[in-house]
Amino acid sequence: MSGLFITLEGPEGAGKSTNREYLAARLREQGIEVVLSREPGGTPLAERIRELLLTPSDESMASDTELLLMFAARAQHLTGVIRPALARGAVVLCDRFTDATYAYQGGGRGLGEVRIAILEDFVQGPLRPDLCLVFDLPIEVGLARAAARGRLDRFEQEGSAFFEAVRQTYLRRAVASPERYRVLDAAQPLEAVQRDIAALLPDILERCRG
Ligand code: T5A
Repeated sequence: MSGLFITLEGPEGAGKSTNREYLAARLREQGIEVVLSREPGGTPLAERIRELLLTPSDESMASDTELLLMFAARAQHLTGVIRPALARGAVVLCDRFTDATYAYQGGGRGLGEVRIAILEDFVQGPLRPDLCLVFDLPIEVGLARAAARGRLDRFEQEGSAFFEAVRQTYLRRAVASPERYRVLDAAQPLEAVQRDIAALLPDILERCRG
């Protein structure tokens, strides 16, 4: 077994956390070590950066500050969790990673992809997710799910144009690299989404043995 890096992406309330648990359980049944993590966050220091990023504040955060904080948290997460887990052959299931930066800071905030790509190379070197599961759904469905949980974080307070740009960026990236992305219809009932994930298991297990 070699390590495998799988990320779960999509707009707000798409069901990434819920389905990450499901996929982890299916992989553990096969005797595979699974490490669950999330971004921004994943280590104590990176979780403190997450607080800065998600907590609404009176001082509006500059888009460049937001971008750099995302990558600062990612550098810490890679060093503390992701690289060690991959080195010992675990499957890392990460709730969001750099595709979220392209979608939210690139698509949503309108920052240039070139600058994001430079930071991606600087922080990650050649490391990219082996597989990215994109949970796609109409933004109003996801936002309604997120709102049902209560108080909205700093990103969830954005308007529909922001989230539509986020969604379209994910879909564009998936079309551009079909070998690395799988798009799932996350608007379906949970059981149907999980059937679709189960259908991906043979491919994922093959990649683990890879
Ligand atoms: N961000 C992050 C950036 O801007 N740039 C970056 O580089 C990175 C890494 C993170 C925020 O940071 C931004 C993006 C985000 O705005 P977060 O709290 O982690 O903040 O936000 P999300 O990742 O969007 O987390 P959510 O919890 O909002 O969404 P999930 O994890 O996709 O959804 P989940 O599983 O919690 O489900 C939400 C609700 O829907 C229900 C669940 O039971 C739950 O109640 N649900 C379903 N209901 C019906 N049918 C289904 N199929 C369902 N699936 C789930």
